[in-house]
Amino acid sequence: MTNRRNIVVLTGAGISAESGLATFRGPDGLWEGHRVEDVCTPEALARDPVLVHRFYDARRAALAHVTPNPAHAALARLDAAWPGGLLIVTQNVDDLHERAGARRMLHMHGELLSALCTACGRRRRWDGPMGGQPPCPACDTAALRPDIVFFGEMPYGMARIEQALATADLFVSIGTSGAVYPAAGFVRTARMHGAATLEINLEPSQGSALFDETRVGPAGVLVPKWVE
Ligand code: BV8
Repeated sequence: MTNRRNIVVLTGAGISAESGLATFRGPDGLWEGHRVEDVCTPEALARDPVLVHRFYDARRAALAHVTPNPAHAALARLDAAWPGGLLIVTQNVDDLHERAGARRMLHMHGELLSALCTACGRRRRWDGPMGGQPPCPACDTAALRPDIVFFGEMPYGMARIEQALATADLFVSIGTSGAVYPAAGFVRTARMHGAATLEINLEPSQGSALFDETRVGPAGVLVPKWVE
């Protein structure tokens, strides 16, 4: 463990892989033959809402059958014990960080278990399907969409993330391919502000050259070792 005061941790699909949730760009990275870029856009939702809702309904339903793995548990222990600043920024839309006990965290790409009403703008916890166009409990219109940041949409929490990166002494990236922006650019911002940078990933990522150190292996093994 390090004596650095302020830590920012970025996580991606790889931290949930050992819990049984598929990643996006690995060998199993296609869903029903679709790339995530094809089903995760406002245009796709407008063009083929049945397909997009099927994609998210299936992933929302899968959450009931998976549990946090040792990597999620280790980050929750860090969160509970770390006296300095900590922000866990996840690109993931599953709830495994929360279920492991993490508190100082945010979902920059939204959450499967949240519904956004495009008519009244309200968000609410939603753990069932949306494919049948259920009415919004607030405004009774059939205008619910997954509360997910699609490609071309502004990620959540960017001001909070940028503030955390500006004061970070250590930036740790876990289980992400570095394929999607702005998340893939966070390591550059952290370095610019003088943070040390560490990558933990099953294989070198697109951004590995930007990290002071890359540890290659499964998050479930390497993250508990790093936290202890
Ligand atoms: C925006 C939704 C602007 C939820 C997602 C050209 C160049 C550069 C950028 C762009 C460009 N064209 C367009 C852009 C911008 C675009 C983008 O980056 N596109 C990419 C494809 C080039 N970005 C956007 O559109 C973003 N918005 O820019 O807005 C804006 C500005 C002002 C006003 C309005 C708008 C929005 C991006 C968010 C899109 N939503 N998902 C969902 O469905 O899940 S992105 C999607 O990819 C997921 O969220 C996922 O989290 C994310 C990143 O993927 P990873 O998490 O890294 O997963 P991946 O499978 O890729 O990698 C897993 C890694 O884990 C691998 O490296 C693997 O080796 C490793 N691994 C596997 N097992 C393990 C492991 N590691 C450890 N242990 C293991 N066991």
